Amino acid sequence: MQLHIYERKMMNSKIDVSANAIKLISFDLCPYVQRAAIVLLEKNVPFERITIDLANKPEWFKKISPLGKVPVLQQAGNVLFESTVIVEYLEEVYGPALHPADPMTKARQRAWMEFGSSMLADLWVIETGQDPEAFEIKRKLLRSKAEQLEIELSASGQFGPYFAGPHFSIVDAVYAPFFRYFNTIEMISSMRLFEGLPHIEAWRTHLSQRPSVQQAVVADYSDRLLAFLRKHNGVLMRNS
Ligand SMILES: N[C@@H](CCC(=O)N[C@@H](CS)C(=O)NCC(=O)O)C(=O)O
Repeated sequence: MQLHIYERKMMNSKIDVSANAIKLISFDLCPYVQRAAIVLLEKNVPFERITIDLANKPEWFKKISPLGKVPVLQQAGNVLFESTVIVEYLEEVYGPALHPADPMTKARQRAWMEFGSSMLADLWVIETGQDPEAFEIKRKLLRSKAEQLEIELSASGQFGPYFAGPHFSIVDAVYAPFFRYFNTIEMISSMRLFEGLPHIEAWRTHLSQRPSVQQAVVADYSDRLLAFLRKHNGVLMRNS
């Protein structure tokens, strides 16, 4: 199927929902939006991305988003929120399957998706934190989580290249936006969170080369992230 992605900026206008067309309400830097976009791209599902300004949320968005957060997926008059719920819905409806069939393996992968969400939450302090002590606590916490992830990756005895081996899975879509941050962070900082963790290093390299991962963000993503980091001028920027 030919893939069509349309970018549209909407500030205050009302959106119309036609039949089964998918609209992904987005914000350019949001890692949770990227998860949904990666899964849509992996499944070759056409979608329209509608980018909003989170600092000035449009009224129509406030009405449809119970938590006021992106991503929101709209289809046939339905509204879905929460990135993991959105990707699980896409997995149920569209092929090819990205989850493994075996229930225990699938459940374990979902557990590691949760783990990935906790790492994303920790990363906020690394990006924006103003207090060096709090920054260092989160850095150490993230490093210890990365070490646990490394153990999980090496347990299978095979070197990826993806989380569960040769096939790209939903876990990969969940972690790819997390790892993407470090491509930019490592340009401006000497922090090397994954140093000495070869499975993670190989995994993040493969993820960054995956077309769905590359296409899930705007072309100038890194510049926008740098501008965001500069604006917050936290410990990370001040030490760079
Ligand atoms: N748990 C949510 C997190 C989504 C989230 O935090 N989105 C951020 C942008 S990356 C947001 O919309 N923030 C706006 C706000 O909190 O007002 C998910 O997985 O979808």
